[in-house]
Amino acid sequence: MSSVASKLLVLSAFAATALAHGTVSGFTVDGTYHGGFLLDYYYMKQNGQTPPETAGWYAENLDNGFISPDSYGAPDIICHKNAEAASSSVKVAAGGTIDFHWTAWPESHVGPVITYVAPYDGTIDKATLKWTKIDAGGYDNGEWAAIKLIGNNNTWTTTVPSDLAPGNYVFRHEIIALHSAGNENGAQNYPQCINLEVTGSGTQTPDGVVGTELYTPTDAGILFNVYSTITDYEIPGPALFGSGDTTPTQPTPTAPSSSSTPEPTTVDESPASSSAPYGLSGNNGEVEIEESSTVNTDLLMGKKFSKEWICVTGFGS
Ligand SMILES: [Cu+2]
Repeated sequence: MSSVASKLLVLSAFAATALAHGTVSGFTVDGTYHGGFLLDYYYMKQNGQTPPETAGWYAENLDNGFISPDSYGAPDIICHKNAEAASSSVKVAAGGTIDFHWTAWPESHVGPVITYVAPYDGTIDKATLKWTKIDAGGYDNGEWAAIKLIGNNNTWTTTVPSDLAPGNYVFRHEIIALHSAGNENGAQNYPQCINLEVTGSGTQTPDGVVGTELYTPTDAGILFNVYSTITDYEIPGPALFGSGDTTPTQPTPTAPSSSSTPEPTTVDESPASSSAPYGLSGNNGEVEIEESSTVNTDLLMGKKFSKEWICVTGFGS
């Protein structure tokens, strides 16, 4: 057997058993589930059918793939490959929660989970959307946010800041896989966008940054070796909403009088993790074929098309 043939056999064995990457196939707003954009909808469109309208953005990451750091300055980093804005949206109250449901996520793909918002008015031009980070999980209590997400049934919950001004927003939810990020251009960004209309009486409309300026390939949290001893991990991207760095802060009383009423805290934080630390393994200095995922579209309108995406990971020590 030729070495090419034997490699192909190995690859198909991996394809049969490997964990695929995911997309956000749906989301739950304050307890109500809403379907999102599905990759099948791409093929429906190709075949002249009309896919269901959802608040999830259209994108062509048909291989469940990612955006690389060398593309951070190009439009695909905004809402994934060839993304187009959804035409509908779902309402969420400021202070409410959104659960982003991922179809799958491999345990090897450790990294942060981040949610941004960008306000819009009328027609959406993704290039001009200005993003503000409202929620972020990095490496806490010995556990990566992506592992916490897996442990929560492939779901990440983001709380909408209670003081966010009402209006139309695009929510940009993203996992950044860092398993190869010790090498430059090794990080993998998986952004997903959903339109949500925020309701309430908040007054804060933060001025964020455009998607093509969110990250650079050498950011501390992008070029990062997860196989070293981690003492600190700096989540990439602009400052968190409400942290005082991007939004005007209200003057806070430093010495409240004895007669004043205590103010409720408005800081939005994810609940602390109580899970056991996640152990990393596989640091053997070799290049491994870690996994692959197959998009098989036999079922889709009889159009035979199969695309295999191989995730090759080089481990450094
Ligand atoms: Cu992968």
